[in-house]
Amino acid sequence: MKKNISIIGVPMHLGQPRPGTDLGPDAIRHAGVVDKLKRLQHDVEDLGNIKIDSVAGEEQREDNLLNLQSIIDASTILAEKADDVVAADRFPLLFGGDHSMAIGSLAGISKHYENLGVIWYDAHGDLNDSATSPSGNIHGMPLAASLGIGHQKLTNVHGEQPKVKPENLVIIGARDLDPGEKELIKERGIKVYSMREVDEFGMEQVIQETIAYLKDRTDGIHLSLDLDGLDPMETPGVGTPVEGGPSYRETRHALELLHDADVLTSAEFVEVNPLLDDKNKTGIVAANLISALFGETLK
Ligand code: NNH
Ligand code: MN
Ligand code: MN
Ligand code: MN
Repeated sequence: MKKNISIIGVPMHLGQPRPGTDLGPDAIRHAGVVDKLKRLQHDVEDLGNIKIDSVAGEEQREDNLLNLQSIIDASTILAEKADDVVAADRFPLLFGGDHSMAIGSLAGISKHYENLGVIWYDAHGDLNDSATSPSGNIHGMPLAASLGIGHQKLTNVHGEQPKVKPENLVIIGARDLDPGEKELIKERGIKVYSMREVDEFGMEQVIQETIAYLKDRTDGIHLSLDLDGLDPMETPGVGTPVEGGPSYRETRHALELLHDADVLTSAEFVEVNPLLDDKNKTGIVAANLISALFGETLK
């Protein structure tokens, strides 16, 4: 199926303390992703990078939240942009940028769906709020914020309603959940395929079950793929690597299956940090995964 794809670069770095994720979107572009998508016959427009500003002098924490106001400002701009892309009947494809950007992308995209499904491919749950966060880094909170949990400024971006319902969410690849996140998962009945389950069932079954689970209950599905979801042996350019993750091949297969099922309506690839990378390995993996998601087969 040919898609009309609009790329939005999100050079977000404010959600965590390590410099370099602001260079992530261009690292993915330099891996040739736009040409690859065009060769697959899609209609592709690259809207460039949104501008991320720091509120003057903001380095301080507000309620254990690093760069809160700057992130709200950037998220609001991103939400508008993503909203406009969906309104124009195009497929939003976002390049990050740290994962706090998902607050804005989900806020904008979810405007158009009654029941937006979300596949969160990540070593982490990103389900913290200021009370449960061990770091105060907002990139560990976007999923909670999208469920309506956390600081009001974070939950109210682009509308006060929760952006995602807990039953419309599937987390895949988790292997570093914080205690408060585990409690929330239990309390809300969130579906999680941790690495334990990925190892036990295999990626093929995990993805087929995820598709079957989300297909009936949702009217659109967003993929949020954190590159630290993969094993850091192949994707070293991430700020919080966790060993014991799925390989590039397993992840690629997951995205091929998602392509074949043709269920996704938006996607983002986040946490690429070229300053921590080795010869843009992580940017190249991101570009290859994106190609797989849009129909490239290796043969
Ligand atoms: N759970 C930790 C925190 O909240 C780490 C989050 N880091 C991520 N999430 N990269 O994907 O600070
Ligand atoms: Mn709008
Ligand atoms: Mn994440
Ligand atoms: Mn992560």
